[in-house]
Amino acid sequence: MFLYNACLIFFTVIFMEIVEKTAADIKNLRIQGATNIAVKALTAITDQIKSLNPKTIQEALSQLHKMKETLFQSRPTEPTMRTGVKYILYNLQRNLPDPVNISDVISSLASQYITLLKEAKARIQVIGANRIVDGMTIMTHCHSSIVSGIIIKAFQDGKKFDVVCTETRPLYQGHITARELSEKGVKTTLIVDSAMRWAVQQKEVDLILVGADAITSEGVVLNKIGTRLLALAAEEYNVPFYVATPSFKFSPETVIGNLEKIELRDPGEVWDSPPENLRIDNPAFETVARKYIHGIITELGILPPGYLYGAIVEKYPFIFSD
Ligand code: RUB
Repeated sequence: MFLYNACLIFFTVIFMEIVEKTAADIKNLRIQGATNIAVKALTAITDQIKSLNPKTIQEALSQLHKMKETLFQSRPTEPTMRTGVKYILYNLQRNLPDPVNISDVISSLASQYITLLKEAKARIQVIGANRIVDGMTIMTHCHSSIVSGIIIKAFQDGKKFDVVCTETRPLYQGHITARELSEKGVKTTLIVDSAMRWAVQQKEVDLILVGADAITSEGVVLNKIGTRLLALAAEEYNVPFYVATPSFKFSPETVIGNLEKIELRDPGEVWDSPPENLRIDNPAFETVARKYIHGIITELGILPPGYLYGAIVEKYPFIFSD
């Protein structure tokens, strides 16, 4: 038995290359954006479990826990991915499958969660696009697939509006948004991050839409660094500020007082050859207090920030599992 367990651990570590590669791609931002990260992580779990082909539930659980550890270490502020892994573990342990089907059952649970995310995204696009009317100027920050989806839906519905987006230093994810929207034909203007307040005033912005990486039990939103500055500018000029996100970004750890971690990234992303003795801080995300948020556009509807916890507690119990 000891030998069997030792071999199991050895082979699990050796043959985790698919998940290891995906975790490295997430860490290096080759895969970015909360929803995309969750989808790619669960796809990696599906492919990995098929290649490992566990023969018992214990074996599958031990492999899943190893994958969970690797993926969770890639980026700390990613509850959508964490919730996806929990979805698999929660359902697997409640409906123990016949051992011959274990990898199929795990793959199908991963696809179910990806489908939940896709359905949520489609619903949010409809709700968010309803909020957009002709003649508006909409502003966004960073790259959120959910926000881009809303804007493209409104555009395809025939609405006429302008969009302003930021570069989003240090890694310019705003370029992804700018390219995505302008290639679809949406009238888009790119600004440097420090022109945020200027743009809210000078471009007469009517609506701000940002994505989210995490939402706490108190309705505080975490999103790309710079989001709070945009919220402050919105407050100064009375511009409605909305967060568009599937409710799966809720962070259950915050219910019991734990703080959602803010990832500090490599200073080399900011300056690759800085002078000696210079300290560079490179936070990836920041919090937006609920008092700045007019509403969170979710698949459950547009909710005031503090209502999200109550809305999901009954609908998605797996979010609160260990
Ligand atoms: C991306 C970011 C996005 C959210 C939402 O940061 O802050 O706004 O992840 O994305 P990074 P989505 O580029 O560092 O991952 O709406 O696609 O889930």
